[in-house]
Amino acid sequence: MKSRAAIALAPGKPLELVDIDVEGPKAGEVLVRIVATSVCHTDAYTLSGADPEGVFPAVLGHEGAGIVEAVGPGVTSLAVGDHVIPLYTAECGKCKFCLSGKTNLCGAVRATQGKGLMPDGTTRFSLDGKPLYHYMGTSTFSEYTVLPEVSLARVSKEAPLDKICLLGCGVTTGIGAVINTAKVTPGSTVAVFGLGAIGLAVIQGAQMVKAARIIAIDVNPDKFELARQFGATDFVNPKDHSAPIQQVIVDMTDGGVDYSFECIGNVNVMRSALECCHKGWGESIIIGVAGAGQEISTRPFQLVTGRVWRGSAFGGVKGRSQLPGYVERYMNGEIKIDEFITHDMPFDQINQAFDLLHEGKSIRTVLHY
Ligand code: NAD
Ligand code: AHE
Ligand code: ZN
Repeated sequence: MKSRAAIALAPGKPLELVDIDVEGPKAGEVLVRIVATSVCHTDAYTLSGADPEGVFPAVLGHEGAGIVEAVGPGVTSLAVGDHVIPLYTAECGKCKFCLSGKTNLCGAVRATQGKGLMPDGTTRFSLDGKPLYHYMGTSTFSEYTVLPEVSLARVSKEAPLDKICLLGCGVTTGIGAVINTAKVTPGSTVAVFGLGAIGLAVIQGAQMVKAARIIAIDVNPDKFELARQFGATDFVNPKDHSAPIQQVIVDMTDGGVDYSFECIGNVNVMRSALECCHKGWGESIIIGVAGAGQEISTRPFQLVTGRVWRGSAFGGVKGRSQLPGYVERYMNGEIKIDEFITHDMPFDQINQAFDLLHEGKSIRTVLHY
């Protein structure tokens, strides 16, 4: 079938809007009509060419929601008409990772996913007879996309797809990192570096678990008002200080914070985020994604004296079993999503959505097919 899509032909180039060919689902696969998708910084990161797993030409996009259009042989858990959120972190429920009880990472499809391929090693997308690669197992920048069954969470049909698409990455990642990865305790002091959708969702999560003090840090002061609305109590622009930002935070907090979150993808800020943690117990969570060849560093003494470095993927959330609950909590008013959506546009304006993100003018732009 034909499908409207925005394809990444080469690193650093705007997406091309074209009608691509999409093959039907094979065994264990599902064809989904994406109703709405947003643009996450990770899409921009891969498009920039900095992603070691970035392959071109590809159909990017991983923050979407849609409706099952067809199922391949052997698919038992989903049916035509089901409402779904694509998962870049699958949940097969059977692999070593899924059975460990220690992680939300899943081994079922990750190897082929990282090569831009379906689990059988082929692609369902093509243009003029030439194959196009998949992306993160989701490829939501095509109206019709094919995913493994294990990469789809079935959610309530009552929920608006053009809002809950943000649970496919940004909102879930931030809230989950607070609850599942850091396990922030009530009364804690929290520092959040970077106030895009991820950082704001961390702030929302910190408020949900009753953190006492939430310090919002960004070089773009336009982000502070929304951070305040999500629950931040203190605001710091590193550009206003000559001292290293970790020293500024340590001085503000009687020796450092209980938890910090890096939501930018900058390895220097990752170091600051660790070093602003309190001696003896402070924990820093890396959420931001850094480019190929980048490495983190600190004095080992920082760890010897009790600070902890962790990372978080999709907020530690197991998509198929836990994402439907996030949708319910949104519907009950316990989780805010609408407030992240600064722009709504037709899908064909997708390159404008990337521009707004780069210019720091949007949090999330929802694109409608
Ligand atoms: P974004 O571009 O919307 O937000 C980043 C924010 O960081 C911006 O507000 C920007 O002004 C700020 N910033 C940039 N440099 C800074 C600095 N030196 N000091 C302070 N603030 C600075 O991006 P986003 O969509 O919120 O994504 C944030 C990061 O999280 C990206 O690296 C993305 O790839 C990553 N991410 C990771 C996961 C995961 O599961 N680990 C999930 C989603 C996104
Ligand atoms: N291909 C990238 C991986 C980047 C990365 O860390 N991705 C995050 C999700 S970002 C969503 O916006 C993640 O969940 N990673 C775990 C995984 O299995 O990919 C690179 O840098 O190599
Ligand atoms: Zn993302």
